[in-house]
Amino acid sequence: MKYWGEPSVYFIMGTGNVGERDPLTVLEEALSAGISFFQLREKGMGALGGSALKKFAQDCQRLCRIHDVPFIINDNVALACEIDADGVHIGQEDEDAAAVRKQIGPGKILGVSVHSVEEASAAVVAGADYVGMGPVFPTCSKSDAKSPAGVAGILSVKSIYPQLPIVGIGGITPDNAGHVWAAGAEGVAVISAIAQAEDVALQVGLFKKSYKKGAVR
Ligand code: TZP
Ligand code: MG
Repeated sequence: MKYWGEPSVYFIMGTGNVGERDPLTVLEEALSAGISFFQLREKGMGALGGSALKKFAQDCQRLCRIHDVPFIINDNVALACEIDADGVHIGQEDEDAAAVRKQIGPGKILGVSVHSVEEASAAVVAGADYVGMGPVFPTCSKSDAKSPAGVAGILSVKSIYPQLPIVGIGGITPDNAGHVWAAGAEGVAVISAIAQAEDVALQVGLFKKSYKKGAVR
């Protein structure tokens, strides 16, 4: 499994993000079209819990394994450890990143959401493998999202930590992804533009193409 070999389309999804569609079908289509990461982010009204969440997570994990794509779980460190997920993604309000690194061990992927150089520094010290920065653009997919910050944060963190992989997140579409690539991000993290796409495979393809169009590195 290689993580950052090429510009990454990092798909994030929970059962609440796909409308009437079957989430596993959406995931299968996105994997077949070439996403580089998948994060299970199960939130909001009607979110699965307990054994139903565990089963859904394992179904997602099985699909990711077939496609050799890292399977990351948002927030739920205990579930990630229980089912041996490839990694965990946490925010600033979640468990302390160094404590999470300790729980998951050195071989797993740890992603941390950050909004400043200071938070990025702390994430690096805690052992983060990558940081997520956003929202870059306005988003409806996170109820407590901060105000859109554009790519300024990505630029400043990149200038200090050029080797640290950054994924931009928030309102990213194939049309605006070029700004995120041009700021130096290794990946675009996307919920709605893929989860709600009429043609998931086509949309993933457009995201991949957006790199070649938008990257001015
Ligand atoms: N964190 C910052 S913005 C966001 C998260 C989880 C939501 C991104 O979703 P979308 O639909 O790609 O804007
Ligand atoms: Mg969180």
